[in-house]
Amino acid sequence: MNPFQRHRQALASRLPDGLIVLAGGSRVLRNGDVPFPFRQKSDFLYLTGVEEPDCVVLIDPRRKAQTLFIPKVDSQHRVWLGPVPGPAQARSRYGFPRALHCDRLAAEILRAKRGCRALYADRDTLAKLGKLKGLGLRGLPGRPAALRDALDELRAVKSPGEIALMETASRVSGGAFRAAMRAVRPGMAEYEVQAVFESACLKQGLRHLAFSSIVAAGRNAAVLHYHHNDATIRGGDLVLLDAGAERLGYPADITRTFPANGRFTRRQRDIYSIVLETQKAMIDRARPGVVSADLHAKSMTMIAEGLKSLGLLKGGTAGLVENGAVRLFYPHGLAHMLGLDVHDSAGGRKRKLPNPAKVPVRFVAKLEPGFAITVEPGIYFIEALLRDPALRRKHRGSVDFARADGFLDFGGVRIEDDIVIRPDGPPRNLTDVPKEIDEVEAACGRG
Ligand SMILES: [Mn+2]
Repeated sequence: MNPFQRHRQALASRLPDGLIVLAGGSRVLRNGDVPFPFRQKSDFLYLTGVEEPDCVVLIDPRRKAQTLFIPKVDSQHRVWLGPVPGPAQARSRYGFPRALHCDRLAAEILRAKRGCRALYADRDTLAKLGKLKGLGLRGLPGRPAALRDALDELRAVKSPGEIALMETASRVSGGAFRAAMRAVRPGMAEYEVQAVFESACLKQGLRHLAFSSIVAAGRNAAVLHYHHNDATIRGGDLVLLDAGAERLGYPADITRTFPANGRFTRRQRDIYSIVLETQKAMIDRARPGVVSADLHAKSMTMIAEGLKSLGLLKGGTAGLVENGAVRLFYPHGLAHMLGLDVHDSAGGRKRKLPNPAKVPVRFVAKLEPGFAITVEPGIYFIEALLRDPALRRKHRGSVDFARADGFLDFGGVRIEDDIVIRPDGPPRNLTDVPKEIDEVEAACGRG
């Protein structure tokens, strides 16, 4: 049984009284008649593993039936885009007991809906069904929220099959990181490092990235979601690479920060060591029952201690976390759920839990075995925060702003690994890319 068959069974047992219908994604035009590269909807991938557009899945829990509907394409489609698998091919390729063309969808739903309590479909699917000729859905209420909750609940805990797909994404992305680190030289453009990373992923057969690659040299690393990737890398720069490929929608999301010329300066080492020690300590603490927001609070404490040791922060550590001074240097969350949406959902678990650390982060959940999360602390010198007059007034007792001004050309450091929570002991780390200082220096090209 492939993982997607298991996912369909699990969803069917959560929603036993209705009919589950989900339409996959369609191509979206980018400009004129040119489409964006097609990326399947995450929920549809979760239930089918099918990367073709315009498909529909129908799950009938009471009859234990699962049907994949595939588009019937005309000869023009075959001329321009090639054939799509027919029903027999689709059945064996995707592991479905039944596959039909999409023109049979209305009749199949009419047949299966007798005695059903609800139609579990998302809004997009309900809108599509509303346009189908001859399909009366009166008496069968649509329940998009119930479907959303069930899918979030299931998708939060990763199955062994899903973890295997993320392992592939991590292995390939890890090799691509090593290639990028080997290639980096002062004088290169950021996009040349991007080209090395992305071509290494492509060469290994992963043709889709999980998100747009960030290659940020020097000060650009202080822009959290930097996207220009067009500056020239200079000799003393640190280069921050945050990137990852995906396999059937399952991502890697890795960050490394490395010296362009292969050697950290003293100052870079100091900042890097604080981030690295924090990251390793937080990975070790990521165990079942731990609340993610508490981990984040703990990571802020460690970063605050480190910045105090460098004279950038002053005063009691608890106060620096509480009054937000540490967030001038570390303004994002420690972790997020990792899955088909990269920043994946923790589902209804989030609503059930107060945020005991009172940290303004989106990801608040008690860690469970099978959760895949990132661990990604950072330290940045962000001009927009450090030169903000109101923030300078507010934090003048906590931050040595004169000293911080001397770091405005530094940029930032982030280190990010992908881990899976285990029932006991420390988590499994899917990321295999050098991160110790001597390993990073050995992995980098020498300018
Ligand atoms: Mn991330």
